[in-house]
Amino acid sequence: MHQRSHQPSFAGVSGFLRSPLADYADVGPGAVTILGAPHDTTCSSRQGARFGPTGIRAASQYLGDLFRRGDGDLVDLATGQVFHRPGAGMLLDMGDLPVQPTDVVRTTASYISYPAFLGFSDAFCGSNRDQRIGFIQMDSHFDLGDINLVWGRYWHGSNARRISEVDVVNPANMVWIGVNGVTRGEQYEFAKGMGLTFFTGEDVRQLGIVEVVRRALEIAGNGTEAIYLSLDIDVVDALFAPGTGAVVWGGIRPADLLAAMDLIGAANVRAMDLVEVAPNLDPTEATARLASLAVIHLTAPRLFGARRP
Ligand SMILES: [Mn+2]
Repeated sequence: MHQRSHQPSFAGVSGFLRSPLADYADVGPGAVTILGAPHDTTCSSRQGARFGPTGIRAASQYLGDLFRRGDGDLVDLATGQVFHRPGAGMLLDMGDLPVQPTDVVRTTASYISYPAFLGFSDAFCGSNRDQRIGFIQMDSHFDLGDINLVWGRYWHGSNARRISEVDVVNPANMVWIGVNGVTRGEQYEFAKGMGLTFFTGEDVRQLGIVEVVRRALEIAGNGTEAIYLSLDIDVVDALFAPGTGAVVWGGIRPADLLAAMDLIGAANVRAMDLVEVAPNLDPTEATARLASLAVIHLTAPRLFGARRP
């Protein structure tokens, strides 16, 4: 007899972590929602993030099935974190946003990371522009470019620059974790001049991810009503996660990423974006699986959460 619950993890069609595909009207209080933005035409390096939403959904199915089969809870051996099966209506996948690959301005109405931040700040603050939103970016890059001769004002290298210009953002509450490699001098000077805080990949190795995240949360949370997280998967060393546009080797380890998600997820984070996952550039699927696991760890305190005593 045909039974959906007995399908193997590589079969079937479903939302992130086997969640139902839902509509905006289905979103209730406290629900975690997933939205895909299959767009990469402003990526100045290797493209493929247009396949990210589909790839991350597919990569998450094996974990979704562990929940769905009702074999019991999953326990993270590193932390004791228990992952329960999400309650009905608590995890919803809204599918993919409409994109217009050749029209960045039109796509901006539904795109990441800058438009996602804009949308969140409008929804969260409304007309109360005295509120403040803290910003944490985990990335090998600053993305603080201004107007690029080739890519213009809106491209994947200017997202954080545009976010720094939003009225509810105080540069003193903007933090980067994991930046490494080389950057343009102009972006470095901008970061220094604006008083932005950044912890390099080397800082993570020297201080440890727990201490770096503790400091980052203190800075992003100081006087703010909410924290927004922007996660670029290229913050992870390309040895571990090559399925992305920019190949760099000074990044953090996968275990550090997941530990950071545990800590940031327990803080006042209300929205995140996850960018630059290009499944076509990693036939092992490791990058997409790591990305899906990062989302699970970040949302665990709200969604699946219980810490084993
Ligand atoms: Mn990056």
